[in-house]
Amino acid sequence: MSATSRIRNEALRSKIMSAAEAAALIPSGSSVGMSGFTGAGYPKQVPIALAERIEAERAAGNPFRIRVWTGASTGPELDGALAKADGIEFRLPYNSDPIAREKINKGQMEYLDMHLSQVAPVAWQGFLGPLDVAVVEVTAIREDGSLVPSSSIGNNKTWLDRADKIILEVNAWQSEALEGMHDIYYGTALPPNRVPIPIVKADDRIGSTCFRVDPSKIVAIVETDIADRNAPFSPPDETSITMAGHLLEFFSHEVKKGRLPQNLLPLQSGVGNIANAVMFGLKDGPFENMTAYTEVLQDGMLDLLDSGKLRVASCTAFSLSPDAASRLNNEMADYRGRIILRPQEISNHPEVIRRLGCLSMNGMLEADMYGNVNSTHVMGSRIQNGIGGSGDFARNAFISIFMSPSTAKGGKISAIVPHVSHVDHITQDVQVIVTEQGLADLRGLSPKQRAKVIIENCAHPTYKPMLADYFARAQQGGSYGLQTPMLLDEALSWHNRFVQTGSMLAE
Ligand code: 0RQ
Repeated sequence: MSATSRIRNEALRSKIMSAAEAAALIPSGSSVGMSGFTGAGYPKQVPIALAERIEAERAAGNPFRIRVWTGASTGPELDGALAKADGIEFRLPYNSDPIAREKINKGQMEYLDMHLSQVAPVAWQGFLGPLDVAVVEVTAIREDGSLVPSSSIGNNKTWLDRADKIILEVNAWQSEALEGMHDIYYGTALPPNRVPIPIVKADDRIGSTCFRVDPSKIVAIVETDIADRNAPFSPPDETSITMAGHLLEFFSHEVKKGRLPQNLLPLQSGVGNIANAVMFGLKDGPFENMTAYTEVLQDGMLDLLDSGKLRVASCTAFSLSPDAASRLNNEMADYRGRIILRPQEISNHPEVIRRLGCLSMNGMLEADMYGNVNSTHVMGSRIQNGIGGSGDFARNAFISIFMSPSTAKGGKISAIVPHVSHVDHITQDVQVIVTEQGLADLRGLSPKQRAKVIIENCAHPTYKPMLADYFARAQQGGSYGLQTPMLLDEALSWHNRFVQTGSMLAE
């Protein structure tokens, strides 16, 4: 079915135009709120046309850059194309696009990495300045002018409300059966008028299924049928299967001890191959009737829904491989009662996460022996992606778990270090660390007790003696105190990778 038939409001059909015409409505220097969250539901045609315009303007001697606000990472047609055209002056929040990453790390693009739950409230508070244009992908426009969201919600409600002008992309690739799956909550407010978010179970619906929008702000509607673009996942390897095994054993132990119910608590699963593999592991585990209150729904979680072991998943976006995305698209009506897509300020809301008691599982780059976690910066300076929703969940979870293989770069770097080179999650927000070597349960432990368990259970055998040696020396040489022994004044610090590996690794 064509996109035109999805524009069911007659009056708005007069706004249909080409992507190039729509892109011409975006002024240089403007702040543009784009839809999109992990390769789902981002506009495809307008950003490509805008990137072409930016290049043409530059060739004509007119510098042209914009400020881009999104939900989280998007796809190559948005971040990739605009970054390649050198058209992004400033971007927020989470990014995983490789071209944008390079620009950021070369100092050519300003990047504000925020907790995902905080983006919408901060935009409302006005700290980010005015929002000039919203470019939002939708599945359909209804007769009454309300908008059927697509495969992610992210910050779209806020962008549509805050922007002066709205450009819509109506995408015929998105399943029409998405209508009814979303839950858009319009009850948020700024202090002192905030009220409780009335979600007490992962599957509570508290809002409406469509976005309300002021039709006079809609300046352009562009039709498209381009598919969402998410990278395929690698099949679970031995390392991730082993890590999933450690977690399953831990959950079983907690159930046996009476600290978790038989069906566990709502699951939050982060981005990446390992989080995906853990979901696959749960499919073969003993837990039934589970729920998920999470940010992204990956392949493993879709499989868990198919298996019947997961009853319902609440999230803000799909983050599926192309195969899983077409499977979901074909059977969307079937999934509608079991998946809820919410704005990211609700999917990641600290109040709700704390109330539900989520079991939060996120990837990390490295953890230190005291349990601080670095999710974002290689060697303290080079951004990988961003904090995403990991902080929203880690601080408020019932149990906050961080996972990584014990080494990176083919074994040349230890993921367990004496002191992380950048701190995203402080030790108080990290209760469990998992590597393929084992699991460290840090609950109730002091810093020195944590160090022993983390080194013993999680470090790779190659690095375990070095870490144990460091810990021993730190305790002997602790002229500044023995609460959290550290050798920061040592000439040869751990972060000199020459010392760690015996070879120069400059990556
Ligand atoms: O680099 O691709 O150049 O080889 O980091 O690492 O092993 O592919 O891991 O895909 O699971 O991602 C923390 C980045 C892990 C992710 C992170 C290098 C490694 C590789 C990626 P290459 P892997 P994953 C809610 C949850 C923050 C956001 C979050 C993430 C690359 O989980 O972005 O949690 N988390 N959101 O080689 C140097 C180390 C390294 C290292 C890995 N110690 N030193 N390089 N790498 N460890 C969802 C959302 O918020 C959307």
